[in-house]
Amino acid sequence: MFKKYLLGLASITLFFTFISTVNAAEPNYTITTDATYAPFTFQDKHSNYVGIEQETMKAIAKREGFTYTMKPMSFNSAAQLVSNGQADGIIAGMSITPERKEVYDFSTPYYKTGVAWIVKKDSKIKSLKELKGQTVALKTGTAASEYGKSLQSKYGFKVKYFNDTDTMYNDVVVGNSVATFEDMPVIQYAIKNGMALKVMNAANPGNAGWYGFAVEKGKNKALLQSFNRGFAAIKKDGTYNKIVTKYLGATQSTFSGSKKDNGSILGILRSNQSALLKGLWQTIELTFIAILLASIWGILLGVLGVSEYKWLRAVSTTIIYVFRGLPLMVLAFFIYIGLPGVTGVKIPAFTAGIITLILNEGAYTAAFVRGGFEAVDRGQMEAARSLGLPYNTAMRKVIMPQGLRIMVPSFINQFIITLKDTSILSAIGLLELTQTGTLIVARNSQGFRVWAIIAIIYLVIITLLTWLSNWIEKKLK
Ligand code: ASN
Repeated sequence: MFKKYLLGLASITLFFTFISTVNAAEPNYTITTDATYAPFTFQDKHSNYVGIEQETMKAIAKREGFTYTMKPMSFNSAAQLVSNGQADGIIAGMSITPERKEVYDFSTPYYKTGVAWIVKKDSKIKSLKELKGQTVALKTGTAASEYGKSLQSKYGFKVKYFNDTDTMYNDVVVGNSVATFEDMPVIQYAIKNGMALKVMNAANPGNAGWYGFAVEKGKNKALLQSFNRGFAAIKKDGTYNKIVTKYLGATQSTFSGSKKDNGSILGILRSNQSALLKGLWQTIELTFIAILLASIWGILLGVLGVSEYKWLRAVSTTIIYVFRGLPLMVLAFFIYIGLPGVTGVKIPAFTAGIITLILNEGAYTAAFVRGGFEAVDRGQMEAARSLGLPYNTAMRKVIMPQGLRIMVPSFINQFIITLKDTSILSAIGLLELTQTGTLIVARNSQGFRVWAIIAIIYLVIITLLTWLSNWIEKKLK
């Protein structure tokens, strides 16, 4: 029964993995972006990517006859994916700086920018000097954060890092940080849309410069040329100006429907229904595939861990030690961003996420599987052996059935942890529930309500998962 069940699940998993790999292998460009960066890139109410950059890209691709898949993630990850060849290009309000020119080739500049320093709307702070000893919020890996950091020793403030602009703004709005640094066009747009912050150096932005589309240095020349050619054309025929005017001339809520959201949780649910469902599905897919494969891997490792051969036990212990010791996010970054830089083989984010979960959750599973077998009374093995059963048969027929029963609660526990751990994979740009929440908050600034909704969805699926696990437990008995 158990074997048949496992086989069935294994084929479902292979099918899903196959589908995700096929999807990922489409012959078009992969472009990364930062979808918390209105008016340049953000999501509309149908969870499509919109904004000046998105429409510009679309217009250029149409003219130039190429297709692309847009991958939203934190700016920092988005930039790294391009610099190590995992993605082909980045369009993410990216400032053209001399340091970046060492790593990327930039397109024709398309939008003027500069760094603003920003405080809460009703703040009494008047000069940078008053930031002494206070905390300033910065966004990891951005030009604005570099600028902020360059002022740190002179003005003596502490810094704190965030992965997306909206969370960073909110830290200042709620008073955890007293100031932040962000690009002038981005903060001005946010203020226009009701963000309770003010810019202190509007007339005098720091490090004035331009945004550019970027590819890895020396690579993807054709894509860069297409971008430049297409951009020149849409600038000439007025399309680009129309796009800019369209976004600057309207409030963000015109595109994102956030006005409607303001009223209630139900309003937010209604206007973000499709995004939430997509995120939920991705979380469920990740969870089930990971649970299945990590359980198989974990049982295998656990069995090795009680093998009669010392070296097999050593292999199992080492693997458990390494992968239980690594934080999940570090492992995810290593597999998704680190490895491809060395091997040159691109790994789709979904596959990287699944591998991460298998290695991490599998190590925990192996540890309790090994413990479960070890917990079976020693006398059982001795009795079985003295009755003449070989080690393997004694293990299979006597120890394992009893051990597996001991492990059932640990399995259920691990399934729930796996489900929760999928949220960490938002860091590599997987659009699961947590990342979906971040993008929704970025467009409607309803942090409390959106995160309450996401939390409730997690609780509901955890409850369902627990029921399902209990049901399977009964069937297996
Ligand atoms: N403006 C940022 C930079 O150039 C990018 C971003 O935050 N999306 O570093």
